[in-house]
Amino acid sequence: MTATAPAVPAGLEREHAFHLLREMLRIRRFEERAAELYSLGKIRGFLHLYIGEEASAVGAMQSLEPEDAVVATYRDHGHALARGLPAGSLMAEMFGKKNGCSRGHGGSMHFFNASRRFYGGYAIVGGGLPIAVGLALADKLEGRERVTACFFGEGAVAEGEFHETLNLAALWRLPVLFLCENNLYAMGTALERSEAQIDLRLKAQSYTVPAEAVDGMDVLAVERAVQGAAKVVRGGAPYFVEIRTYRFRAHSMADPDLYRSKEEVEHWRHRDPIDTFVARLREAGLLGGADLGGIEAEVASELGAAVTEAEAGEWEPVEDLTKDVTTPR
Ligand SMILES: Cc1ncc(C[n+]2csc(CCOP(=O)(O)OP(=O)(O)O)c2C)c(N)n1
Ligand SMILES: [Mg+2]
Repeated sequence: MTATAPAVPAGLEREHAFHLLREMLRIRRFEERAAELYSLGKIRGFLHLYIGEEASAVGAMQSLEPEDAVVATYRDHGHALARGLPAGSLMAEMFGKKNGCSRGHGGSMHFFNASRRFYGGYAIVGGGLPIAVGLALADKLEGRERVTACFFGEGAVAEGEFHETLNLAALWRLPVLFLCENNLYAMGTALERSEAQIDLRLKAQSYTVPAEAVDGMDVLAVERAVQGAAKVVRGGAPYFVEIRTYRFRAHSMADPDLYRSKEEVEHWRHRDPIDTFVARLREAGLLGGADLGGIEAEVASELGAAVTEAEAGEWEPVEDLTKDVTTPR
């Protein structure tokens, strides 16, 4: 175990630990398969993998209730899976099939499911932020004690929308949980020019939004931080959490990934959120010999069914392409 993977807390229940591990593995295996299917030409368009960042979505999602809202980015597979969107509907979406969660109109970057209150998937950097403020404003006006969790990359901090959103959320005391996934890179942006180099908490605090940072490679740390943050938000005020993480793969499948060293990637791979969690659980005696294999088998079976569902799906008739796709499924 590495120095960055502390022992699990004494009160951690085995069932919950397995849930966290299973959720992270579902994302990892889903994306590995998606990369293969992209290479085979089954998935086309853009494909941004979340591999390495799984602890962020999984840890954060634990504090959200079904009636809360989630807004994500184009790197949205992990958020959608952790939010409970069926894997088959996501795979079918990436195939461009009618049984996809957005009826095949959106692809990888535009997952959507109103009944799960999962409001995208946005190709535009920072595009989800104003949507989140709108959702939270609606909740406030209707007197509903709900959270809108908005995930975005640190690259979005350079967008005007970020500043407008933070400003309004603070001014109107809107229940937005800002979850900034700082993976150190905004596409191929050189590190020294990236917003990642700035203490992002200061940005939020400058709008009087309370902020904290957490180790995004540690699922339990993310869970704990977001638990506290969500409590504040549910009480009717915005909160900002910077989740410090790293993507192991390139920005997208189209990116040759020439701007960072192998040593840097290797350094972060030692902090793999799944491997380190497995090691911690083993050390604590919570994960036995055959347990991991059992979870992997469950995940593989779910994934196999998801691919079959996507393969079996039909193409949307051309005349339906302009119809509303947001109807709850
Ligand atoms: C408004 C806008 N400007 C530029 C782009 C091109 N673009 C796509 S991804 C990206 C980097 C965003 O980085 P970050 O927000 O850190 O998210 P990450 O990809 O690291 O998850 C850029 C600049 C875009 N999609 N939208
Ligand atoms: Mg980034």
